[in-house]
Amino acid sequence: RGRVGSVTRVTESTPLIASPEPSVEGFVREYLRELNFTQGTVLERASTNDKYLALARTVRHYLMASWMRTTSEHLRTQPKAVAYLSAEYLLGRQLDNALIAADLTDIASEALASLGIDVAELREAEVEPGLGNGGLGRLAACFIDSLATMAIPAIGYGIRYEYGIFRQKFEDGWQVEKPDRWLDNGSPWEFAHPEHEVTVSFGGHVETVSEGEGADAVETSRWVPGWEVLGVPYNYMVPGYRNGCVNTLRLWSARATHAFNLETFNYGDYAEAVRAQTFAENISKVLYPEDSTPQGKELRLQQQYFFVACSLRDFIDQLLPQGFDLHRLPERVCFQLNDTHPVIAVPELMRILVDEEGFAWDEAWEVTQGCFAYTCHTLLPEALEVWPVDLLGRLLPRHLEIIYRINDEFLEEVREASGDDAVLVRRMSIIAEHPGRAVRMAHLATVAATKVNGVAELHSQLLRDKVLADFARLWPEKFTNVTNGVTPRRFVRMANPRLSELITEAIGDGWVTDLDRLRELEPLADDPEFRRRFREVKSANKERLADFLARRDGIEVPVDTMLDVMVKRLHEYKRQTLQILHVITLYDGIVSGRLALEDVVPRTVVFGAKAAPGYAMAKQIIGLINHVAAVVNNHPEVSRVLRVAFPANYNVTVAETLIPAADLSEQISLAGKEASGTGNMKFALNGALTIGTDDGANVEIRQLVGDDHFFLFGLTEPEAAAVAEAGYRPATYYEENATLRRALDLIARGEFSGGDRQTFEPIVSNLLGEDRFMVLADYQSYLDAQQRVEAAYRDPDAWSRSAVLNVARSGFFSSDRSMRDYLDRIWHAEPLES
Ligand code: 6GP
Repeated sequence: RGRVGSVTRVTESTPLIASPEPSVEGFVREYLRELNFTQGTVLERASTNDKYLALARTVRHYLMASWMRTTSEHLRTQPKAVAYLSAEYLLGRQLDNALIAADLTDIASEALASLGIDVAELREAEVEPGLGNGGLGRLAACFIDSLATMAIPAIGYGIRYEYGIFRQKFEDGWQVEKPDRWLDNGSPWEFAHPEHEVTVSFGGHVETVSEGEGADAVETSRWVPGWEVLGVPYNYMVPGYRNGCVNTLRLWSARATHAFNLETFNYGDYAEAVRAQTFAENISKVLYPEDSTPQGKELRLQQQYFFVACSLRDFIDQLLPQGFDLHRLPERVCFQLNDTHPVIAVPELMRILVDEEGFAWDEAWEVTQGCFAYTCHTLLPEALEVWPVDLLGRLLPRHLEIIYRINDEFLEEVREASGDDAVLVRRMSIIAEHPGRAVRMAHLATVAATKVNGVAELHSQLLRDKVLADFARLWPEKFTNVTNGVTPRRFVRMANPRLSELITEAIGDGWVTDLDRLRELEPLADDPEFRRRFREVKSANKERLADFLARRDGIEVPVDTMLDVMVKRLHEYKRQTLQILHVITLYDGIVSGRLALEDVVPRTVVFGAKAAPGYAMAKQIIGLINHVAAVVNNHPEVSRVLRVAFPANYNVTVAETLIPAADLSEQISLAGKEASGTGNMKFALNGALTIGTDDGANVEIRQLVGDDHFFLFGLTEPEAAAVAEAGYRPATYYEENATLRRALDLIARGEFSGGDRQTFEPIVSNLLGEDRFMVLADYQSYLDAQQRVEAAYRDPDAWSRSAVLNVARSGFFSSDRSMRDYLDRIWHAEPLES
């Protein structure tokens, strides 16, 4: 039954080949062996890609023994493990991270230099695996890094998309999407294991079978699937930072079953039969590019079920000893559900236990409830996934039946607890009735999970008070918070080598794995010499950025201006519009003569953002930013103090160059809409000051760094809720604020669209008519905050003091701390002893 191969029992005497000892000569030898024997080429003829692939494989050698040892230790000691289920992992480039984890950066540079090769050039040959949309996917990547660095037994499960997040281009300033062919040049970081393929079933129908006779007869359900696909695992190393632990990320790729009904086809139509086989392989073809606004496509549900079915099967068959008593599963694993995307794992585990393992329903439910925990990453109602029952029933008929039964028993509990409150029952039901019958995945997750968490204090509170309030009243102890974090390895140590050196020189290198130690920098904020060196680091990082953007995009970025950065997905709630309105207001002030050039602090505004391809308003906003940029940058006066840069295809690689150079971090969502944000943490850790609303993790950043070192503006969440309640009328702000009116009129009159009034009409009428995210309400407050920013920036000593304090006080935002919180509050797993 589905068991493909079996695990070789590992004992302490299992033979393992040791990794090579790190030395320059040894590295040269390993490298040439890879280039000649694996890549099959000689140095003189090797392309950059050949050289990159050989380097990646060489670095692998140095981590390989640790990987094998970690894997065997898990199998041998059978500790409680964390299985992170996530449809997205936004990994970023692997080479540098692996070099740093293995402490090989210097050896590799020296070794390759002796062969006349520049490692920096090879780094740029790596195409980053963009297997995620934004915050949620990048968070998963940070978490697995921290788990490995803390030596926690953990495995990441996900999908190996053949095409990751689309590549963004601009044509006349408008976004165009191109496929991300990240696998084209070879993928040296993955290990395919077709021998461990898993069969996943879909469709068909459910049969009721009677077992036993007469009064003893019991009816049981049996799923008779209609079609199958295979899941082939690809393993990726997840190296801990210099601790000998290398965990695994296992991504699944769909493959057609070998016997895809070839017989049913007329052999004369052999070609058609083969074509039909490949249909199944579409499942892992492409990442859906909607961030926070799922489209409810059937293929997406197929992806979700595909990867969780593979992952559960894999965990049970490959990671547990044969014959393991599944009643004890909660002792061995916590399946962490990264938002609702993997929630179909709940009925899948029930199906395995009841239909395949012969558990009684209640027993199975107890085990299931002990194994899952759920993280919610949103507050937007439209981001809460629902699947029409028709679709779900067609694709997974047995799972739908199981969901119905879970719901029946759950609603019974609600009725009992509420004295038959019918309205409450309808609100809480896992099945929505309107507009059509659909499964509410967040409800299913909440009912099944041991713990439900939000991703920042405010977010968790709003989940309890609003989004999931009925559930929080029923089960208050189920709800908890774990504030997000980011890995200091990638986002400080690797992305900002200059700052890392400065910090290490001051306080030693312990901060890389114990970020609270950054506190020791606090006194240095008052040391003029330290601040001077800190400013030197910033400006060197600006030079690096300018060089990068010149080469990559042909964009010219001045290096001696305030670098004001807003990078994140394009979404109305994040309010890129607010920032472009500020740019327009500055432009208007200068061209109208109301603002003298010498009164403006020179600044370069950088945007980076992808819009979901079907999100028309988001694409409009991208068009507007690019059109404003063209006018501003070409204006002889304005461009002396104001530039706008919008490099296309913002991704992890761009972030790594941009964030260390930033002075000002824009975190300006409408309060109550951004669950947490994680870019905000990366900026603070790299010494940018934040201009932001009281939203998501901004709240905690401000509390930690202090009011004096954070530019707060805008409505609070309760205020915004009150405004909405009272009936928000954006036009009032337009009528009453002349500066705002001029800015909007400029757009409306076609100032940025060659006189054409139609081009950006949808944006203007949306802002004046609905303005769901209260851009106009917060405009003046934002402008005032920007004035405070200018005043502060005019005093470089005070500014860099604040910047140093931002670094010193942001240690809390390490994803290592997030992992500790998950371990204490949710997972209760322990590090593996080495
Ligand atoms: C994002 C949230 O929007 C962001 O605020 C948060 O920092 C990030 O998750 C990590 O927790 N949510 C998503 O990307 C998403 O798709 C359903 O939510």
